[in-house]
Amino acid sequence: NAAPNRLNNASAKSLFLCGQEFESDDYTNLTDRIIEQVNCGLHRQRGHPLWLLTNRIVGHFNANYTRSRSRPLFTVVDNLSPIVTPEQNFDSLLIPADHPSRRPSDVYYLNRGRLLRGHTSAHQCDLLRQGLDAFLVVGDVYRRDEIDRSHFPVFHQMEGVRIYSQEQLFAGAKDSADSLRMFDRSRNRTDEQQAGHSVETSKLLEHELKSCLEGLARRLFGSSIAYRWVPAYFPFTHPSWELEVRHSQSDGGEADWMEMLGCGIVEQRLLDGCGLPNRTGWAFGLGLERWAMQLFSVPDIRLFWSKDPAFLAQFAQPCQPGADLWQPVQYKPISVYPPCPMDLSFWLPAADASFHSNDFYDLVRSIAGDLVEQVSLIDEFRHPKDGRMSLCYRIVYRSHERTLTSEEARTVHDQIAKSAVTRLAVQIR
Ligand code: FA5
Ligand code: MG
Repeated sequence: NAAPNRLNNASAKSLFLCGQEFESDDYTNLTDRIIEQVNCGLHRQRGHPLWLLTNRIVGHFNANYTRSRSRPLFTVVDNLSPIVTPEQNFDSLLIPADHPSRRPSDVYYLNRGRLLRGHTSAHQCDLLRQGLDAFLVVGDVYRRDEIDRSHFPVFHQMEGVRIYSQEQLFAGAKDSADSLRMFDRSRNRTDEQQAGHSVETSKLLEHELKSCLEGLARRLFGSSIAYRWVPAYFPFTHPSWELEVRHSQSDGGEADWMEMLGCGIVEQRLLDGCGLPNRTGWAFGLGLERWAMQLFSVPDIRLFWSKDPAFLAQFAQPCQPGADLWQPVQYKPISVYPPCPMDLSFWLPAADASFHSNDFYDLVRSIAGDLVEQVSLIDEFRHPKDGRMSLCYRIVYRSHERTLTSEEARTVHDQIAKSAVTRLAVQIR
């Protein structure tokens, strides 16, 4: 269906997305800018750096994980609709009813019954129920999040899931395979393992998961890549980790660690719920933009949205049919334009609990679009007498296509101030 995505009008009762009409309600919080980007699917556009990265990752998995007669082990799914139910995005993943990630301040709802997936994990249970035992899901995901060089409200993830039967898990342990058991009901949950998993299961799954991801990182970034595992928490895996890699900023700043993915051992309760009580497995979700930034030395996540032929041309060569996907590509900045920082201070409405910083970020984003590079809270202050709260945000404007004049930035900044007053009921200081 070719009908464009749109909000019907300012007081929209319904919205059109991916050729379908959705009634709006008190949860509806999609902005026009996000609606324009729904189903963008940069990973499916041959020639785009995310296409190149996706194809390298899939190529690596297909070369290293096979079934009999060298058929790929992992099924690749890259065309699922980003419109999902709260059941898919949250409940099926054991995310508690009061979890902050469900709040309209954190995700984009079409209405109470539909939202834009906040992660590719939303498809885990459906695919497991369909009988897949090893799969990669690639897709665009949507989050109301902070604004900086490595966060964008629309980005792309790749999910990987692999589950094992007892025979498959211990297939490598030749002599002792028969005596090893996947489950040991006497074992309790600890920081290191789930209740009911045998010691061998916990150790093997962790090893398989980490070596899979370390292998991927080395194949993509080279064997000298510096990385570290950081313990993490997800409701749908235990134990869980994040992988960080050393990231040297292109502006000569200090080396930094960048979070590249989350992963862990799939909660047994989730597998039970999918009708798979005698399987165990692991899952990961990686941020494709983060990997592409590291791999191609792209300094800012907004560049992936650039339609500038000078940007895309830098990735064209290895994307040609028949070309070597792995030939090195290093992004060379087309040019660097100066940043233009401006501060905005305001008093919050008397009931300041109704103010969410993500509402402000969305407002900034919907007015300034890609001209906004970063928004940071630089000061907070409560009036000693009347108890009102005052916030000061620094907004950095910068274009990747031209030098912004300070008048231009000022005009945008003034619009933001004005609409913060009308839409968020704040009072400019
Ligand atoms: C998740 O989304 C989990 N679903 C990952 C997972 C899957 C865990 C399976 C366990 C098992 P997280 O919110 O940390 O986790 O996001 C995963 C990755 O997406 C991050 O490590 C980062 O690389 C990337 N990412 C997160 N937020 C953004 C953003 N706003 N912009 C760009 N990339 C982001
Ligand atoms: Mg994380």
